Amino acid sequence: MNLVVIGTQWGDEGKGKIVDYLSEQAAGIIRYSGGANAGHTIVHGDTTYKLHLIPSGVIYSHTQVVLGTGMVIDLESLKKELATLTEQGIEWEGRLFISDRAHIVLPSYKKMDVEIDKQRARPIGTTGRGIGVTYAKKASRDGFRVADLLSPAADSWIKELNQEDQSYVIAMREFIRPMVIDLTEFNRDLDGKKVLLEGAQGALLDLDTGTYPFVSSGISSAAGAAVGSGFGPRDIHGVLGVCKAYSTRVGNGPFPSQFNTDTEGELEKHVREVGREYGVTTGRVRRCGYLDLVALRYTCRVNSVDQLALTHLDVYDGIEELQVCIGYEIDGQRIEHFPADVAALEKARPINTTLPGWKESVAEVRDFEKLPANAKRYIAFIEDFVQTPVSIVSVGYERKQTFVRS
Ligand code: 2SA
Ligand code: GDP
Ligand code: MG
Repeated sequence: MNLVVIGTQWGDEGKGKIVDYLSEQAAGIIRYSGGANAGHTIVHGDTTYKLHLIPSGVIYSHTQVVLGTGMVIDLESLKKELATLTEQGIEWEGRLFISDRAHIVLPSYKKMDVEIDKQRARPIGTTGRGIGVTYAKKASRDGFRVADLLSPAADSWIKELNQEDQSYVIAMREFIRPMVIDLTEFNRDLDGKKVLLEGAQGALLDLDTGTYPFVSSGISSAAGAAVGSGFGPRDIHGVLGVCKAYSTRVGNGPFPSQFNTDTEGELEKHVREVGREYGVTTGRVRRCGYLDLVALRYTCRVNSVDQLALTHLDVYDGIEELQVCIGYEIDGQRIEHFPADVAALEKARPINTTLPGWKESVAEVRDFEKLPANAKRYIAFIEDFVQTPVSIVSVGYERKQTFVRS
């Protein structure tokens, strides 16, 4: 049983937390997209793990985890992340693997990423981790893969690199060698076991179906798992979409339901502080807004999401009235679909509906039926609008603050 887990918004929905939770029952976790731009947070007791490249299933000691084919890997960042895990008492040796078909991020690509974004008339607000440049090199067939680094013929391309890139790949080669695998062969051993295919960023940051050009460059949609995890499309058995009770976006680009700081400043501050809405990789402040159901319905459809995990419900505790976006007004026209045209999305004025909030704290709730009536009503409204059931609810950042709806 291979389950894809994706973010259904602009990333940071709590994928790391949900993948960690589901990993208790999983044999393997394969990250299939993105690179060290991602920041996946897992809180377990007093320890906070911040993962960038490593699959969120690594915290449980029984799992095998893989950095998949669809990833772009900054090897130095990987080395640091592994050292941090070791310091945190996580034993990863012998159960952490790297696909030989994954691409490598070179130091010069990170510099180019920063420079290119600075020169754009409208910067994307990239994380500066070399993601776009590495995927562009891959698409133009000028990239370097893990397999190329380990090949006996590696010297021929390494000597064409600048001094810094050369020293970097040579220094990293022996470090990664024991972890490198052929993922298609590896997956045969996982056959019949429970495997999680972990996405990065979110569906609206996907290169093809996101808010282009304000997107990342990996395939963060569910379809990316069919290439980036080494499994083919027929071997994907379900898609779980992780969704926040509200919306956030970090970096530039359209965000129709973003809070208006002048009139909704207090709510914005509450959500940002209680939800800890700061970039895990860059520390940037995340933009916050109401839940956009038009966008969510779109991402559920294009990603074949069959169940949702609703996170951050606790952040809305004590708010008297909650709004959700159910349409857009663009040039005086009411629109109920998610437009491709970014200029149209930028002009879009959200059409919101108001739902009653709940006073009680949901933090200790572990049974769907025990949620406050208005929290259940909020969830029912989402399910009805997007025609997708909410099967997991998260009511805090701790591992134990999660439950499956029975
Ligand atoms: P890039 O660096 O080329 O992938 O940037 C392109 C856009 O994608 C956004 N992006 C992200 N959005 C949300 N979360 C991400 N991970 C970090 C986190 C972000 C951080 O978990 O907080 O720390 O700032 C992530 N990675 C990329 C990015 O903001 C650009 O809009
Ligand atoms: P990811 O990129 O999707 O894995 O998400 P991030 O780790 O970037 O951001 C999610 C943040 O919300 C992290 O600080 C998590 O610890 C936290 N978080 C996850 N689920 C919940 C939840 O249900 N409630 C609260 N309050 N925080 C949560
Ligand atoms: Mg994140």
